[in-house]
Amino acid sequence: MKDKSTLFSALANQAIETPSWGYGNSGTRFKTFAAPGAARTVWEKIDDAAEVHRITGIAPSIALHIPWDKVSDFTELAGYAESKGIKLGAINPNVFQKDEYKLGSIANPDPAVRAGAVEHLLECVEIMNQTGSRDLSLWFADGINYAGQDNFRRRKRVVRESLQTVYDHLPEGKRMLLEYKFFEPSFYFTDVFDWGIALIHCQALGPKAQVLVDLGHHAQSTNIEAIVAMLLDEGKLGGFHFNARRYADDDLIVGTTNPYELFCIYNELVAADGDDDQQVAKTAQNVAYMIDQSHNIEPKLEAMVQSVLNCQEAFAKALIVDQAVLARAQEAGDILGAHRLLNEAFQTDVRPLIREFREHQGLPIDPIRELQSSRHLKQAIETRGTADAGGGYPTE
Ligand code: PSV
Ligand code: MN
Repeated sequence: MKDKSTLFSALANQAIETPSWGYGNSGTRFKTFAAPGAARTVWEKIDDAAEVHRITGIAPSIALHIPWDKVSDFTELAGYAESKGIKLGAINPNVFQKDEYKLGSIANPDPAVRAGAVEHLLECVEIMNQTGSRDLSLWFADGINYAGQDNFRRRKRVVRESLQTVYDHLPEGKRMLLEYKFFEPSFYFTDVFDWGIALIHCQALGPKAQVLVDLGHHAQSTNIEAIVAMLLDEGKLGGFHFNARRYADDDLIVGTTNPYELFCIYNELVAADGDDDQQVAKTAQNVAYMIDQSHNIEPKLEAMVQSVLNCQEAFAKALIVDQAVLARAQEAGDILGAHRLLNEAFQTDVRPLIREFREHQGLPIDPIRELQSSRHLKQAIETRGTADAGGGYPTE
């Protein structure tokens, strides 16, 4: 069992990256409801992310989406973020919004389209050098809609070829995180459709390539914590996109529909962090925790703060699992004893512990109330107004 100071230092080291696209009016292919005070520029998105960090103390960076967040000088943008107390995090390229990507980007049958997509990915590597970002976070909408439309294996080979080119340009210390998604926007087959193919690509590419698990990108009932455990054990878990799903990629606030799942995932991470195998422990320690949600009807900033707090609560519950006692119960074949032990941690009310932690860190005790009465929120609503939301994803 961990003592309080160990728990506090683990809670203080927790870092959840928030996404720039969660602060603007964006994120649904149906109607995007304009939110009063929503950020209109990447500078305002940084201001919002900094406020989430000020209030929670555990959201020290913001992920960028290129070209949505493109600026002429990324060094200046990094300096601006720093002046606000946060860092620029993962760079997310966009190879899914141009007309030429109708048949795919890095898996497109046309070599010229593939080359253009790779060029954009390399541009993003260059941006990472300017922003000081560690991770290139890759998601491909590539896929096909009908049996016979294209050749699975040819596509797999060109995906590998393109990824290899990008991998070879990644400076030491930088990583490529490969995100999988089982369907949508392609419905018959998606080129990077599950953790198996993502792992195969990453293993072939080398140590700088790791898999990214987006909680929304699995079929109903998939055991995500088991996937997490397998990837950790292979040294190949690079990061998360947190959100909650009911049916598919619903982008709901993490930990709302499925708090037990989130807890079980954190439990695997905490267990791996303490593993005797140094490679497993190191992999767990380097996992990038990122939120990937675009809130449409919820108040945006409040939703983001809530997301960070839900992660904190799940993590705190995982921290109090007695891993040694659990291992003994497992070895003894004590099926229900082991299960109860895990559940006791899940059922523990960790809110008093977290409140004490906040007090200790000089953080607001009630982050939601702090946000609701903050000058930042008031000013955002007054000065930014309600921008025209349009519909669907932002365009260039
Ligand atoms: C795709 O559904 C995804 O999860 C990818 O991570 C994108 O980068 C993100 O959503 C925003 O479109
Ligand atoms: Mn994602």
